[in-house]
Amino acid sequence: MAKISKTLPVYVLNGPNLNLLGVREPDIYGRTTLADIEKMAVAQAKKHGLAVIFRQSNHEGELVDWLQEARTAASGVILNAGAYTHTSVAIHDALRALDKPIVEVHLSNPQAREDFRKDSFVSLVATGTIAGFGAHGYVLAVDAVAALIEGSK
Ligand code: CA2
Repeated sequence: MAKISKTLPVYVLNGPNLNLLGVREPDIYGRTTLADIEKMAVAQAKKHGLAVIFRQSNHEGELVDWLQEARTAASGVILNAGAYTHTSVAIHDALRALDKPIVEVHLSNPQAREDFRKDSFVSLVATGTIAGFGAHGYVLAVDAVAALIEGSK
């Protein structure tokens, strides 16, 4: 991996339906909203001297556009691709083109759920995956991406 500038922000990208966090299905996904998670990620990143760009989209192509943007504009990517995790070759290909640390994050543990959640097109190209720790997983993901950026120097 090439040297990575810490002056570039970490992109934290979120896929479909994650805008509903804290509003629906609290038994599976908890009561923390995506806005709460953004605050947690920004605060944790600040401890590492990193800035965060935090976004959510319900559209596969928009996520692909942001991953392409991250090739030059980000120091690393944290991605919860939501259901696209299990379906999107386009997101997989965009991640393959990204020579930066990639941390896959999931609120739930997809391995402990339905069979169709057990395959991940993201895991195949991610540096690592954090799953099953709820909103705190994003804090762990920030620590992981910071360590990877630091280690690339
Ligand atoms: O556990 C995760 O973070 C997931 O990425 C969440 C996705 C799911 O398809 C993945 O298998 C695992 C679903 C996100 C939907 O979020 C909602 C939040 C509240 C209410 C309804 C959906």
